[in-house]
Amino acid sequence: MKATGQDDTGAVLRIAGRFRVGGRPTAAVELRAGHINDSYVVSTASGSRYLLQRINGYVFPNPAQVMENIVRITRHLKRRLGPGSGRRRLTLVPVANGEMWFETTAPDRRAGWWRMYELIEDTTTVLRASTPEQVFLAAQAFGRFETQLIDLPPPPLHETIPGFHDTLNRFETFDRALATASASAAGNARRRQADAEIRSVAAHRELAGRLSVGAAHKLPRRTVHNDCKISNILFDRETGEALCVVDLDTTMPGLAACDFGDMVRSMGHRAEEDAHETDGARVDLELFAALAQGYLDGARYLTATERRSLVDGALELTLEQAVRFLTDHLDGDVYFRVERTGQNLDRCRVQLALLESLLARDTDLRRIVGGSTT
Ligand code: GN1
Ligand code: MG
Repeated sequence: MKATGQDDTGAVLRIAGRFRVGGRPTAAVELRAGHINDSYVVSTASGSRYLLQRINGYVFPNPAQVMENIVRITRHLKRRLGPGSGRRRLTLVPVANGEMWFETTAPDRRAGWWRMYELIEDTTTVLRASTPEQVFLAAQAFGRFETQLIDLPPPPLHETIPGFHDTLNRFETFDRALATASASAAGNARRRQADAEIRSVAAHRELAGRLSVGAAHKLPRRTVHNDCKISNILFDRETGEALCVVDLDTTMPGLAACDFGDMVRSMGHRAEEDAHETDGARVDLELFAALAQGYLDGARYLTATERRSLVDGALELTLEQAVRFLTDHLDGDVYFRVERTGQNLDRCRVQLALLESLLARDTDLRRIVGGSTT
């Protein structure tokens, strides 16, 4: 955590004060966690703490829909998990007027859509997988999360980012980024830096077309999390238990195979997402097996067809994420937050190295997940 930089603390505290917090907001510390939204931990005079977030309007074109989804999801989980479940689910804090978010149009960096959650105390997050036990628990928690949303009353949630896991479409966006980059000196420099990755992604393009996992397996659409990385789980600081699934911005209709794929790309290996060296970026079969076991235990609703699609989901999502990072590198890092130049390219390399290893161990992966090898 670091002290607020982009927004001055006073402005953030004033925004926090518009929510129904216990006590006067006295401190705000920026949390450089996700790549998308701005997040602050806000403390009040009475000792309560909250997570205040500004939704990234570039990434989410319709923040109202994001928030409508989250209101429905959090209410449903509260009903479903029952009394005493406060640390196992997110709780939104309303604004003074009873709404769950508000928009400021201040002509500075504070402009945007703001929301607040109660902070779940005594938890930790991790950026990379360490033990099979930890991975089992995280995957089980994501599986349970999907199971809990199976009976979310209709209508389906809004698609907050249309075509989010449409890998073929992600390739088309990549083509456009490549063409645009070629038209400027700065773009050409980024393109040259990424020469090997551009060729690698192109070499795997056929894979996206072949898998296109939903169509290939005729899969049912479920309510899924869509961003199942290990850092989106809060672990209990004392017990290590996977307490709560966070980051509900992309929870919407989608495929279980995509959630599984995101888990494999983020916790089926031991590399950090943006590691400069790709040595650790290869599938670790012990972690993968723990992940598959945990997820299958949490997501018992899966049909045999869905189960058979999981490894294809892992291949497709790893490739898709490589393409997304590479596209953003070519675009000049406008989507995923970076702390250094070349970070998106490093992130892409990690995904590509992992993809090679997944392809090399394909038979093992299918044996571990079970169901079928075809
Ligand atoms: C983004 O919100 P955050 O930082 O956890 C991204 C995911 C990517 C992930 C890669 C809305 O997630 O799709 O998989 O980065 N979220 C969005 O780490 O694009
Ligand atoms: Mg996210």
